[in-house]
Amino acid sequence: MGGTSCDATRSRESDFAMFRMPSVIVIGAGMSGLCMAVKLRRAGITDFTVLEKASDVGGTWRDNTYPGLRCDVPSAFYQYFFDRNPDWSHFFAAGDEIQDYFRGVVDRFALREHIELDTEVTRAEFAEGRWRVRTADGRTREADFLISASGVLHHPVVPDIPGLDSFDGAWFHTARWDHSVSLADKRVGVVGTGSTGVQIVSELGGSVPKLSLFQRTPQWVLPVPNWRNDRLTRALRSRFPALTSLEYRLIEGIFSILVAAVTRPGWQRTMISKLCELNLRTVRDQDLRRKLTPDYQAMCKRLVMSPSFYRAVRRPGVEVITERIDHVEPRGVVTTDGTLHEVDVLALATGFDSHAYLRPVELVGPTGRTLSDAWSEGPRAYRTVALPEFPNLFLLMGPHSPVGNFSLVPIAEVQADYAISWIRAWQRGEYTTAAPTREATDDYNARLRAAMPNTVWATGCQSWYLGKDGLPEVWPWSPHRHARMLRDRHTDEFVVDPAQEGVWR
Ligand code: N01
Repeated sequence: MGGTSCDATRSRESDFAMFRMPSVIVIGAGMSGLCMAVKLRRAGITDFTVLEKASDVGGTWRDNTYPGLRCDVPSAFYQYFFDRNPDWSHFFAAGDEIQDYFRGVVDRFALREHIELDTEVTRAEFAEGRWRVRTADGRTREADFLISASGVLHHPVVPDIPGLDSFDGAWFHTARWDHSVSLADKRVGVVGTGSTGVQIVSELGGSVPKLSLFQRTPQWVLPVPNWRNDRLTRALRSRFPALTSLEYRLIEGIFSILVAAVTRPGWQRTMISKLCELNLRTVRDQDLRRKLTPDYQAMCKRLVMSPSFYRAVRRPGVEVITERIDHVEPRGVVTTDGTLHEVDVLALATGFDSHAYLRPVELVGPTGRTLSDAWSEGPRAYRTVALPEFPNLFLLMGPHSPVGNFSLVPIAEVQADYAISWIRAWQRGEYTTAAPTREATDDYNARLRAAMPNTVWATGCQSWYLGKDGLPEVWPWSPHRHARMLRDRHTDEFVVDPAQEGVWR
């Protein structure tokens, strides 16, 4: 026994001798960047900085403030498992409540000193074994690891509608909502019928004198009710935190039905399609129902959840316009049939560039390869989290992450844990620089591509899930499989500390 304990002490001492403290730069202080920051802190890593281009944390929940904004994933599941909030006011919380939660994370986990706001990363280059990160203020910082947590849907797409600039009223993208514009007594036009457009119409329909929804493609809508969490429920959750864990797992289980529906044909897909069809039948007006009927399979586009959209479009003053937009003139929107739809405010719910990821930040690897070169055929990663030829880089919410109608929060946690496991190995002195091999990355991407035909996203519709090659750019299996895949570091699939720079290639 004595000998064993002596050996253990010696081994701890040698561990300590080999223990190195890394420096880490995280790009973005949204949901995934804050998750990474907490995980770094909990791993005892103190030398880390989160660089955020905006003036506040929160990402999506900072940028989106449009009327009716809610998360369409239940709040009990759209939160960090390590920081479960017993106090969510509703089953689906409103945007400002979620933003408060993320601001609260900064305080609860003492992250403030690690976050630099108004600091936009413009370029990062890996040279002499470290990342050199340049920011818009002209400064350069260095770190052993770079973590990209820049989000998936953060570059608003403003469509090139002729005459938009000639419009006399206010117009803006929904992720840049102009709250200085009062909507009282205004005729409002909304372009787009994705999750955003549907939430805005559900909120404003009937409360402004006129609401014109310019719909290019109808959506399938699943009517999931949103209820208020009463005081007793919240008190019980506070008193017995195990209840919040149970609720989290329960909703995760229910969401796995949705995940099964989108990733493979089966009863789940049939059931959800039927529920959407039944919901559509609540629209009795045949002409309106025809306008709202999609000609593609439910869930091919991201499924819209709303218990009130079909009620909202039947309210007085609401009109669904299906003629294509031709141009905008000072008084409003002119459709291809020549009709002028007069509006005072125009909100563009026209979505985001889902393929940009970290870009326009330019990454340059040790061989001189840039991210633009690497992704010239579209964004591809190693197991969603790393890139060949870009050592000591980890991506959160990278290409093919499971973002299709699932909570992104547990995905970020799994990916952050994976990055931590590599950083831990670095601390133990197991390597200094590592990047996945091209072969392993290509093999993995070939497996992804082979699984795509099973998914509902490949059944013939346009959506932000589809890449340049027409194939979905999302995870084609269950999020559990994604978590299992990242449980192991798969070190045999990495190039580690090559003797020559060229070996990274
Ligand atoms: O954007 P979208 P979104 N003329 O790309 C139309 C998440 N989200 O902001 O279908 C006319 O889905 C376009 O038409 P079409 C969620 O993941 C989450 O609504 O391409 N129309 C479509 O109708 C969601 O999926 C929450 O024919 C034009 C719409 O604009 C993702 O964000 C809430 C047009 C764009 O739909 C994006 O949703 C909100 C044009 N020139 C969003 N260009 C939560 O609650 C585009 N459209 C978590």
